[in-house]
Amino acid sequence: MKITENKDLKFGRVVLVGRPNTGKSTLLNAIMNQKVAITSPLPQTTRKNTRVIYSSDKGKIIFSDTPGIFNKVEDYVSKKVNLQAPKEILRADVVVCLVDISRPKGDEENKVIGMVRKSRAKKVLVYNKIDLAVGTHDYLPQYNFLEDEFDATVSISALKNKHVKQVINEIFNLLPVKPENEIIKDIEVLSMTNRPLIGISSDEYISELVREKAYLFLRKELPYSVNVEVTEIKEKKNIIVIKAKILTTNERYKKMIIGKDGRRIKEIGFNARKELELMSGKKIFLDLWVETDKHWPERVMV
Ligand SMILES: Nc1nc2c(ncn2[C@@H]2O[C@H](COP(=O)(O)OP(=O)(O)OP(=O)(O)O)[C@@H](O)[C@H]2O)c(=O)[nH]1
Ligand SMILES: [Mg+2]
Repeated sequence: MKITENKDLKFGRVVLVGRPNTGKSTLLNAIMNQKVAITSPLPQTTRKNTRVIYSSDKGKIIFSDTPGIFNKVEDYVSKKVNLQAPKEILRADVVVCLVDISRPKGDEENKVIGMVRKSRAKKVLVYNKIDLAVGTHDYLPQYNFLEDEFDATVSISALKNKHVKQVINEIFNLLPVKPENEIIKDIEVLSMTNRPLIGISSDEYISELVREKAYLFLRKELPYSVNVEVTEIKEKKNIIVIKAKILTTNERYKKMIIGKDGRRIKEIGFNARKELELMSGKKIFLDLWVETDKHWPERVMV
């Protein structure tokens, strides 16, 4: 990709942070106008930092979606997940901090704010889910005091795509004018490597999509124990054959994922297949099975 020499263009790194479930991935999808990150009502939907490039006539931004920050973490996966966001905050030019105004402020917000406070980046506070909570049904008074610490505040609905453009405008206003060579290099590398990440040929994207559908049908305690691995993608003339396994740490969970007469795994597979077919415009054969593997967290979450 050729980066133009136009000196009015702005370049930078922007990180989305917040506690789990505030809508960071939903906002990234709205910004990008396509699904680049999976979303779900369960915490820890995002497990690793996901970087994508946003381009407009104003410039280019490397957006980084981070996993939600937990206050107390005990299990191995959550501990690893909690280390992801701070790494990205360190490198960011602008930190976008999301809060969910439909829920009261919790200790997790304090932890997030503590991290954001340490950063020298410019800061945007985003009140999300205004479609759920306006006027008497919101917890805005619990968050308002934060505004003094931020360079800009925007109220949005990421899900309904309300005022998302305003977030982008505020980010561009706050980004430094001068492009840094290092960022341009990162953008070039990312633009070469991340295209498959959001395409049908990507193991990673398919695994994430199946994990999203699994979360749709699972209970709260399960996400921490589940991972998806694609073992085969074969593109034939009229059909793409995909084999993937859902790994879980416990026999009991395995039974829950399979469900009575295999109903749950079928539902997961059906929903994942439908979305993959929509994306690819091709017929998909998706072969899913469930395996117990106590050690996937140590392999995957390094
Ligand atoms: N009503 C409403 N729901 C939203 C909005 N934004 C996100 N959601 C929902 O909130 C839930 C969590 O959204 P995610 O985007 O997965 O949240 P996240 O912050 O990325 O969560 P983690 O990856 O677990 O940290 C999903 O069910 C979304 O559909 C919004 O503006 N309004
Ligand atoms: Mg997320």
